[in-house]
Amino acid sequence: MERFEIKEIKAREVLDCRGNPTVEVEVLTKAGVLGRASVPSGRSTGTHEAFELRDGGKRYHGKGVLKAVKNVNEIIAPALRGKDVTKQREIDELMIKLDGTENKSKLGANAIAGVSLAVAKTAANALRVPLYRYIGGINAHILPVPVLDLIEGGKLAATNLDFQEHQVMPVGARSFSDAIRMGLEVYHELGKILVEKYGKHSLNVGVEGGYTPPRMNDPREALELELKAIEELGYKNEFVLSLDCAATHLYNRHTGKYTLMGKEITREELIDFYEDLVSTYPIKSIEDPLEEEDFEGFAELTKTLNIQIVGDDLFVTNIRRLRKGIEMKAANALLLKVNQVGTLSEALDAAELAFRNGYGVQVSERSGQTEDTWLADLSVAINAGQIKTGVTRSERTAQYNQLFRIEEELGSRAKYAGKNFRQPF
Ligand code: 2PG
Ligand code: MG
Repeated sequence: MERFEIKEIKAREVLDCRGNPTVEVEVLTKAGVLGRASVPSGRSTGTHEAFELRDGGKRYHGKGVLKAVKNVNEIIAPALRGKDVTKQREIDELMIKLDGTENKSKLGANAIAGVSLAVAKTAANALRVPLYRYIGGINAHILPVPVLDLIEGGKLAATNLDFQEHQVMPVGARSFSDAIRMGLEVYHELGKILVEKYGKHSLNVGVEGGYTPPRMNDPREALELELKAIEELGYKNEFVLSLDCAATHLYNRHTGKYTLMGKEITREELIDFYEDLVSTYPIKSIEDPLEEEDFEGFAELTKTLNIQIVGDDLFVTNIRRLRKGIEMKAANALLLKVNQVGTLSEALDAAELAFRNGYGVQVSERSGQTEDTWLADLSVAINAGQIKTGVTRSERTAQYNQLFRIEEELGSRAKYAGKNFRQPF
């Protein structure tokens, strides 16, 4: 049918929120239906992620993506011409074959992910259904708990905090829009508290829109002040706290030690530190508490802490690594990033594998996000129950704004995941 047949695929270089180039792809059908998608990019990346193809050289300090663009226009586009946009899996498999490498290093995972997502958006447009419903069908109805990164550290901000994200989760809200309202009220309340304590520079934001208080170097301080803001607004029972420690980036492979608050500590000392944190604060989720190869350590923490443990650099949305994690009982939730693996089909497979094994799924942005809102749709499509996409800045609020629209469209069918964010059913 002409409506679904691919006539043309075109890629171009656009900018992500950090001002670095990234790939945008347009797919056009013979009947004139267009779908467009752009690909986000990470900074605190896992070693086992699919390969992001960058040009190197002087242009954009080596970060150009003209090679990836060329691979779309000259290799992928001719191979997909005439294919049916609704055959997502067939198209994704064809691109995987065309690339032929284990980690998509020939064509670039950024080239492939751009096409994969644009194909899905074109199919949704051709069928005249919203993307979340195209991917998720009639059962897509769970609105995710937003995991709001209020204070930033690590590789995402110029602060002295080692952990990357000090987050709050409005699990007690009645609806998604209520959760965002409460979350942003806490954000602005926290801003006032930080100014009093650390001065006006603390209102500078990191890459995800969270605050970056100068001189703060103890994660407990960040958690205390978040709690203070929550309590001042009378929301004590409505919020829990969470962290992305991104511990791979605190780990020294040569010494086998982690650096925390200027001190070298052992893995056991770090585990003890987490046990203290979880018994002191209402922390209900920790992402990447240990470095990306320590499956045993993840298993130990999952058992002892009895909260959500999320694998990001650990799993890199890769079904093989997730399977290993499931076998070892390492972590109990998957961080889902489409560009970490490179195709929508593979990301959906990873989510499915996670759910079927009692793991939660947190749909996630990248630090180099774009204004494209497929991420918001994906979180509802798979009834993930949780989404992590920063707090302010337009590429983040664009996702929340899209979720408002979806919530409105679902009306009384919409269900907010709330306290059941890890297992919304
Ligand atoms: C993470 C993400 C951002 P990046 O570690 O979870 O939240 O960082 O996209 O840089 O990998
Ligand atoms: Mg992470």
